[in-house]
Amino acid sequence: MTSALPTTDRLRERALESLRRCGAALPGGADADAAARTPITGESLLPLARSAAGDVDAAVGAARRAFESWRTTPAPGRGALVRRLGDLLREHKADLADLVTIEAGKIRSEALGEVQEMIDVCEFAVGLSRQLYGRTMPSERPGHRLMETWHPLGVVGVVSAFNFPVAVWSWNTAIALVCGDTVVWKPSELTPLTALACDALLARAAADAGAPPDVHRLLLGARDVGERLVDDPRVALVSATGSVRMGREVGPRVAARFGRSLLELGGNNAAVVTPSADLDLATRGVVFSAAGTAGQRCTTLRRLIVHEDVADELLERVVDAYAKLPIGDPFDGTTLVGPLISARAHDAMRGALERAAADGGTVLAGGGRRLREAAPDAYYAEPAVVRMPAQTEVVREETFAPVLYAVTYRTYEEAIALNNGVPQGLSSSVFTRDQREAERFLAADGSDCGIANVNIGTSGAEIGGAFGGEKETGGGRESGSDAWRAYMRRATNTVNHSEELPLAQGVSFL
Ligand code: UN1
Repeated sequence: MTSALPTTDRLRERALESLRRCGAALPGGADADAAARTPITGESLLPLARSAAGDVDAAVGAARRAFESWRTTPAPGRGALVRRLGDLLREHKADLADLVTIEAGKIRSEALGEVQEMIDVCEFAVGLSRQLYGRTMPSERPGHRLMETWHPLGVVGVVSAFNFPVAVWSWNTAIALVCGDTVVWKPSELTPLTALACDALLARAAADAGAPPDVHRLLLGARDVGERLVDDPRVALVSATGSVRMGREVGPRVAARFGRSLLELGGNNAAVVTPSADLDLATRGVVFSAAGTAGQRCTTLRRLIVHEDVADELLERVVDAYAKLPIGDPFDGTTLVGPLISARAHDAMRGALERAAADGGTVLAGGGRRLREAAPDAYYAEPAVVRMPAQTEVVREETFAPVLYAVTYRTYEEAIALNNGVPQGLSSSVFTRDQREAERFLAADGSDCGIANVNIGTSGAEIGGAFGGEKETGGGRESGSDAWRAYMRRATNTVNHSEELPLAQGVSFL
């Protein structure tokens, strides 16, 4: 099934309407040196002017000056700004979702879901603004108090990816703002319009809430802009989402100047399906996680580790479901799979499928391209399922496209070893009705990922938990739980309210 596509002119009009309603102005005109484009048709939407490397200094300087007053604004007062942002996001949910669909190619329901994720994290951050708790510990000395205080950290540089162009920004920004930090954002070059809309809404929220306008600055730049941001010693924390390759550059550069980094890099997520699994539920969980978002989430299911006794039955069901996936216009309410972001993503998918075949893999479903005639510059890929004889090198790599590799296992130990046998460690799940298997998956010697689920797929996490992963995924945690601590600095305070000066550890001096 495929649906007809809207024209680029219609998409441009729709984008401009959304931007206007959000109050966003376009940096274009004579300075235009880049373009916003849409993967729906693969064509250019609007000319835009990029920020230059020199603009980074001004943006970071302004954010640093705003920090001076923002850090002493009481945290619940900072929460008022984020509450207002949440209100504006509710009001403009459809506008932002339109822009996400136009620029990232997400289907309607997922684009709305992404904006909902922003609203949710704003709500979480507002609550958090009254809960930035420090601990008090018993002092070993009489007449002394020992405690810790969490203070704002400084300017946070947010570098985000195309696939969650607004939610990942909001996880960082809503939390950073209540923590008393200010933010400089460099979004993906592929999604400048959604970024302009978010920046405009936050500027309006700041004006309404009486916050300094420079609590947030946007830079629409290329790689040189990102590098300048990462290297600026006034940027206390760099929170970067993207490829492992990007993280390998950002991590050491920030570390070299003793800055902090929070990295959300690649995932190569697996689901284990055991013989006791509810196969209906497993099929739905697998198909959403593997084919949803056209395989372009960092939490996308890429490896299916299925017990040999249920492999044929499960794969038959998955292949059946794949055959019925409506692929096409993401604005069409019946579509479940939209376009890939670019020709490069499609090349990567083709390359991975060729390597998998060379390794002895059999393509059970998908792999073809749709709508080539209707839109030669757009890439609508049929999500693929490939049965592999083993977890070969191509399976151990993350290909950011809808390719699901299936391998079989015999013993549960083997399944856990396969789950953990890749360089990445973001998300994982097990489908089982056996409590021992479920608990073992979550135990210290179970899944080694930052996210480990039971009877749901690997993608679609709620904002309330800490989001992130281990190994090459980078170790960072964002969004819920106590991820806020990465955005603050901890001071340990010892207060002496006695007239003596006892030294710790029984030391005597003077
Ligand atoms: C990402 O792909 O970068 O858990 C983030 C999920 C979403 C976030 C994904 N809530 O799939």
